[in-house]
Amino acid sequence: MKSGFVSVVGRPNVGKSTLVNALVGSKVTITSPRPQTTRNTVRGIVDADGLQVVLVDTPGLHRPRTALGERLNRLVEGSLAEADAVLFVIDATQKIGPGDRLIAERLGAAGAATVVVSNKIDAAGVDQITEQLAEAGEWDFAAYIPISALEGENLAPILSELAVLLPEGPEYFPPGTTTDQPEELLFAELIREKFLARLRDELPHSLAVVIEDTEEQPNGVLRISARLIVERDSQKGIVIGKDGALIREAGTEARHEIETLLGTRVFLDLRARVEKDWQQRPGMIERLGL
Ligand SMILES: Nc1nc2c(ncn2[C@@H]2O[C@H](COP(=O)(O)OP(=O)(O)OP(=O)(O)O)[C@@H](O)[C@H]2O)c(=O)[nH]1
Ligand SMILES: [Mg+2]
Repeated sequence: MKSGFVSVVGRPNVGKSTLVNALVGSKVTITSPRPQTTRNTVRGIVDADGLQVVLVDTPGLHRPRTALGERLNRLVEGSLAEADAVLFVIDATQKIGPGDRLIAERLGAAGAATVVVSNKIDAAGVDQITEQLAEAGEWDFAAYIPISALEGENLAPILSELAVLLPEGPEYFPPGTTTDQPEELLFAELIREKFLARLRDELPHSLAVVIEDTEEQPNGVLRISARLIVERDSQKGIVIGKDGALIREAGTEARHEIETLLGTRVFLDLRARVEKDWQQRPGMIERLGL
């Protein structure tokens, strides 16, 4: 069979995680309208006829301003080093910019087997799409595919291309596996997603979620204790919201999603804690499991 690791890279917010979920066919990685949503390399597995693709979702490549930012970029480099092929995602609704060109240069220099995916065509004009593909075409990669990850449009050609590019290899994961992500990490990510959808400005970057404990109770309910970690006292007030409204609303939504995922009832014990400027502190970033 053909198989291999495929690193999904691109600037922040171009739709890498949405694409990974669409190809896997279930939610293995969180998405949001805010840049720098993805903070880990999350693997999603796709099984097709005689083909197993291990997609590696990565944080968006950007100019780092914090210890966390630097760590995210290093994660992408690491993922590229072990990749058999690359999906390079660009945003069809935006002109190709310096960030895209930098990534293209690096991939070109590394000689990576690369498929360029122009995403969000549902929100772009035909002229815009044609123009972008023509410009990207000068990069000399293996293929250029216009898609909409959100609407699941034109995704099959991506797998056909990968079937050509990937080497003969083993089945890395048992068929039917969708991710190698530990359940607790996915819970934490789902919780963070519900807050990202409700927070503005810089706060999303300052938020981390840690699962402290999970315990099945005698009545069959799974109790999950999670902590929202923020950087300042003022941010703690924001994530809790007026009279606790925000933490309640986001918590309920996360709980429902986890319950659907597990098929059991969940009690989510959610509290906020301040860790001063954790984004700037490498030791703290590690302790938060990032
Ligand atoms: N219109 C449209 N929006 C999309 C499409 N794909 C993703 N989006 C939206 O773009 C935003 C970013 O999507 P993500 O999948 O989180 O992007 P990402 O590249 O993983 O972002 P980072 O992890 O922050 O680097 C979200 O609001 C998505 O709903 C698409 O095909 N069409
Ligand atoms: Mg992402």
